[in-house]
Amino acid sequence: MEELYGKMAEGLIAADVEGVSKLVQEGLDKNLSAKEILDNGLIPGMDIVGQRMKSGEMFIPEVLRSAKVMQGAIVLLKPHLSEEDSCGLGTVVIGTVEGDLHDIGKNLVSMMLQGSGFNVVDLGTNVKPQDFVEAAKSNKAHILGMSALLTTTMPKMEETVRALKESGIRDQIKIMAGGAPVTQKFVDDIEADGYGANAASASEVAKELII
Ligand code: B1M
Repeated sequence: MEELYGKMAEGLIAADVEGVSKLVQEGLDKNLSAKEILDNGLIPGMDIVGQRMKSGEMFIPEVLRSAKVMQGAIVLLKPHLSEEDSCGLGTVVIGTVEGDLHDIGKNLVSMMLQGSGFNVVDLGTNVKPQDFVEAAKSNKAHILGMSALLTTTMPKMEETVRALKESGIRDQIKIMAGGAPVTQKFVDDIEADGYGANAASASEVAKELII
């Protein structure tokens, strides 16, 4: 099986949509579980993509193509992921804050979280603090994730933390924030719980937050 998993990872890095779909189907036909395929083939591939992005060996358009292949593979695997596998780690409500329309990084983070076993409720972009609160409540979220790419929209993160406090659910949820202008210091200052510098570290931080 190692060879099949290796090919899946290579196909993901090369953004080979058809190749990866075929390999995932081959794995399912060989009775591999969706979780095994994710854990041993696709996620290690996505980890390499994340590392190459960090070191400047891969650029955003290539990363997005790989992310799209990952998303396609997840669609194929979704019917085979048991309730326990896909939601095992908990629910994350995620969105880009009010006034901000950047969603490429947030979508990558969503996919990585999904790939890691979280149930992800993606609210999209331009999400008002109150809408984050309502979605966190109605989905009984374990983690609330906010993304911001503009220095002008970062204050919306603090407003959202305040809205969560005012709603009385702050103590029941972990708050994560990220995006190019966001720093660990900013996250500490607004009294959020976790900072993700990139999609790969975001899923690591999310796992740490719920342990
Ligand atoms: Co805009 N934009 N943009 N933009 N844009 C930036 C952010 C900017 C830095 C460009 C620049 O001037 N150098 C600048 C912001 C300056 C600032 O505030 N300091 C800027 C500006 C000014 C603007 C407009 C105001 C331009 C204008 O209209 N005059 C406007 C604002 C619109 C709005 O939002 N209201 C605008 C518009 C746009 C487009 C629509 C054209 C497009 C967005 C398309 C889309 O997202 N669908 C766009 C783009 C593409 C960019 C740049 C070029 C690329 C952003 C991106 O996708 N990066 C950006 C310059 C740059 O960053 N180099 C820029 C790739 C992505 C994978 O990285 O989003 O950082 P990133 O996500 C990473 C991490 O940050 C982290 O993980 C991700 C994956 O590794 N992460 C999280 C993100 N969210 C996280 C959440 C987490 C954890 C980690 O936990 C929950």
